[in-house]
Amino acid sequence: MADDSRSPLGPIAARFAFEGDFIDAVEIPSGHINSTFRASFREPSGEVRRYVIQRINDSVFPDPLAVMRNVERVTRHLRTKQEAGARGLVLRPARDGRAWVESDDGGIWRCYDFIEGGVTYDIIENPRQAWQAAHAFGRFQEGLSDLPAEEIEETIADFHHSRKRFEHLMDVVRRDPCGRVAGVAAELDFVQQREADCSVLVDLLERGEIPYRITHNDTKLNNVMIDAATDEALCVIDLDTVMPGSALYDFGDLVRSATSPAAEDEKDLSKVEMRLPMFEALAGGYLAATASFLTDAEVAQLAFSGKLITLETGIRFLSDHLAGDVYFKTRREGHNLDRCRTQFKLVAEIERHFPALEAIVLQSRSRL
Ligand code: GN1
Ligand code: MG
Repeated sequence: MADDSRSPLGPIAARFAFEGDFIDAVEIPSGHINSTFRASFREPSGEVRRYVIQRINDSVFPDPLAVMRNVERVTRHLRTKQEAGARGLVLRPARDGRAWVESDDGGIWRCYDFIEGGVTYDIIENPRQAWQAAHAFGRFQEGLSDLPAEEIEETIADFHHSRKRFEHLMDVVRRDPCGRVAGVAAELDFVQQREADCSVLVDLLERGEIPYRITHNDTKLNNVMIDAATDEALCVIDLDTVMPGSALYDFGDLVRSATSPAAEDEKDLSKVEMRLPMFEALAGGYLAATASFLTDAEVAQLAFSGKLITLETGIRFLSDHLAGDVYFKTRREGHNLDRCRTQFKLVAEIERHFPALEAIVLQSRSRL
């Protein structure tokens, strides 16, 4: 069996149901929430196989087992629809038959097959990748459209409730637990001027004018694996926030994460911009997969959703900065504030180009 001595991950990895000797594990640092490792094993045949092993962040997800129940249901459901030869997320059960392993300190861990040949991008390289990513998330929504909503649990309450995100920010501002409010006057002013935007989609949902669907809710570009050789989307990952939501949350987060050429934590804000060809590719790929079921009321909000989710994510980074960096992983002082500023710069860029974005949505739809 595995030689566990070389990494603290060895003993955990050994409890999942696959053969092989543990070689090593390297941390994959790209997510802001869970701890993720790529672990290599030498199989009895001599071949090396790799797996992704993750510890679910239980201060972000209060019920990690509910997360795992959702992940099991979603992967099982999508597998029944998978075309021959297509890649999907394969969850490796533990030796005791459960979908997870609990470590001595109470952590919940899970294991997926590593998708060989696939890469993720923090910054998109070309419109082909944008089209593919948006198409993959659209297909993902379509694949879940017949999964009964009551089979999916809400893993984080009010996750994209942007009005509550706004109110939460105002609450942290009032409490100012770290004395940081004085340093963010410009950012707070920016948010306050856009308070009304925060209610638009939640009001439409509450009035029944747009439908609840089972959505991914964390569709940032690096949550889709892309074939390094062909740029084709291979598989959607990070299913922890799959919950009832709006399709617009998913499109909006793609716009947020895949239209600017700058990193999410770029300090030089002049690098943050809305690239219309990327937006056009996103709209084309997404509508190609979803036009058969999206309603007119949803399509009418696609451009706005990009602005809203970018604003909302900026609000979340700003709230976390003011609260003392307790939610998102940070690697430097002011990291969440830097992230907030790129989001707000992109919001301003989206506003500047808004008529063009709306025209692109209409053209993309009429082309189908
Ligand atoms: C987090 O886990 P990760 O890095 O894919 C966050 C998203 C944010 C994103 C911002 C559960 O996503 O909501 O949009 O960071 N996930 C959670 O980069 O809060
Ligand atoms: Mg992720």
